[in-house]
Amino acid sequence: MAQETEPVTGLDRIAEIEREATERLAAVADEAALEGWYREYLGRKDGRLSGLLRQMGKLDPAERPRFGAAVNEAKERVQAAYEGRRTALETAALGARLAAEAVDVTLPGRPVEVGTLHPTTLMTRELSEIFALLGYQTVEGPEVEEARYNFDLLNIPPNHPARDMWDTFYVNSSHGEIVLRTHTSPMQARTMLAQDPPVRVVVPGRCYRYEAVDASHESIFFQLEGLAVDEQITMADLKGTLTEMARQLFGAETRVRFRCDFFPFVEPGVDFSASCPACGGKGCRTCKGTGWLELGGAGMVHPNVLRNVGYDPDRYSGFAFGLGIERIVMVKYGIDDIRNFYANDLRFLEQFAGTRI
Ligand code: FA5
Repeated sequence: MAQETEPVTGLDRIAEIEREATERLAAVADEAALEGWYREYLGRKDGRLSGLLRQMGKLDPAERPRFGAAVNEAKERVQAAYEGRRTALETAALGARLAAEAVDVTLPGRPVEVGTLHPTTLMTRELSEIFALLGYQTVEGPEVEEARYNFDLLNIPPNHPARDMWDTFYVNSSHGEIVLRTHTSPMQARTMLAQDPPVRVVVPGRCYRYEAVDASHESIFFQLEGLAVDEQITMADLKGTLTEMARQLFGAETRVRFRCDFFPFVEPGVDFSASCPACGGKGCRTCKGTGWLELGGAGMVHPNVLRNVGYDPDRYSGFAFGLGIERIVMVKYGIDDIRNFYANDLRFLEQFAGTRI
């Protein structure tokens, strides 16, 4: 603060305070200092410019009006300088805040981690699409299943080895014999009991078996069941349908092989294989030198099964098939161990990210 010295004249004193106020205002750097400056020079009570007016009483009465007018003019100029300084400080503070909060929109964003569809899911969807084009509806059924559907209605009698507790997970229940379904075939019975022919369904779903797990057997795995029942369905329809499926999956050159096999719910029964897509059937590591890859079981629906669900076997016939979904992915991508599917190793799973299997 400048020393309070007696001015040479009153007007000099005004000019001196105004100059000092203006100089110090230029050095004010923040809001708090600005408020302090304001109180010192323009404050209503103690401000030094207002204080000059109170000293007017000491002046010659003739000089008072000029002095008063000069003080007011100086006050106005200093007030205007104050306003300007305040605006400048506010603008600078805003600029600093915006700079601090600024977002660099040119920086690459942090990638959002999203999961990818599991290869089993991708293959299930592809199979559903293939069969949709052949006129099949996709349906699903319970994984915890009554033995009646899983076995009895499928012509698997109580003493059949497939019902052995070493093959099947039984569920403790007071509601009869309950199992974790060992295949998707119980949906054959459920579908036929629920509707009259014609039937064309595929049933993807999880199955459970008490397995000695190895490179090609899991105790939890997926199957896709197929069932077509109508008048005059023959083995040729079965062969044509599965050949078309194999060609859609592995390419137009693919050949399909059917060999006799036994399943209690079909007669005749077959297993079906596709020519190895890796070597075109010549024999390689993927097909273990045989040229063929086994995909599943199939056959003509057994007359006993048709009878069990109330269909007349003299009028209706049908075919059914069941294939392993993981096995198809393995064939298509040369995966040599089924245990990769459910080991949750992202290095394996991420290879299918974005894949249209
Ligand atoms: C059956 O499960 C029959 N329900 C298939 C069927 C349906 C036959 C309709 C006739 C008519 P199978 O047990 O062979 O059949 O199994 C069929 C396919 O499921 C096998 O070829 C294989 O691809 C797959 N599979 C079976 N067990 C396992 C397992 N433990 N791990 C992985 N895949 C398996």
